[in-house]
Amino acid sequence: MLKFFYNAAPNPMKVALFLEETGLPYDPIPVDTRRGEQHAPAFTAINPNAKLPAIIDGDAVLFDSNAILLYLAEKTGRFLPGPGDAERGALLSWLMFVATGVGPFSGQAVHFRNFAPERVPYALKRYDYEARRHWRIIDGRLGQGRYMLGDDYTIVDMAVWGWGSRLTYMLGDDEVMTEFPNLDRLMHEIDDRPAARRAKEMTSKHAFKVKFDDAAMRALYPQIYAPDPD
Ligand SMILES: N[C@@H](CCC(=O)N[C@@H](CS)C(=O)NCC(=O)O)C(=O)O
Repeated sequence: MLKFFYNAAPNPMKVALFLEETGLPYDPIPVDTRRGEQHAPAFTAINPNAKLPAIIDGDAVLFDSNAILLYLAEKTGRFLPGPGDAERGALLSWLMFVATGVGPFSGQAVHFRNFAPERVPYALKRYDYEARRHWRIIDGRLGQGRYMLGDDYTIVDMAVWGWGSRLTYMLGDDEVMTEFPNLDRLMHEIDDRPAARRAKEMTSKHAFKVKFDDAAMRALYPQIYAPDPD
């Protein structure tokens, strides 16, 4: 059975949503990043980048959420336009835009606001600006159609949901969704899907460490928060 290495963060949640949408049987394997389990050699043999999600599907070993979405969509033939379809090109562009722009800039915005050991005004300003600029492009696209590719719900919408459903926290702004009304509409629509509810229920069954204490900071950012001398 497909093994799904996950926690409840945005990138694994996209894959959890896909698995629940398709009903593919899978074995969920929690990896607690606040306890440093992502650095265990058994896990870095699967994902050398020491992050979630990852999957093992028979002989196929994959990491990076958007690569996994594309692999699973191609494998099942679900939630993507058919081969040779012009829309397939659009899907690739938007999926890569989420992977290389939306995700990283949103991630850096939250990092410099909440987790950096010092306040760096330039970094705060740059990443907040860039994250919002990327989300404006997504919102503009969603102003043209119900989903990222028009009438059809695809893996791009799932990829957007990972970060988009948590934007208030990511950008530290309770009113942020008023800036992105089309995104807000889609996030509510996906949140209400039974598969999204099941994905959240699945991740809530495991008791991940909640506390962001010093040990958690060291587990997540070992290069910044030096280990205890003893
Ligand atoms: N590009 C990767 C990013 C994965 C990533 O950053 N995952 C986060 C959770 S959303 C993680 O595992 N963080 C733990 C860590 O950095 O130690 C993807 O899309 O899967």
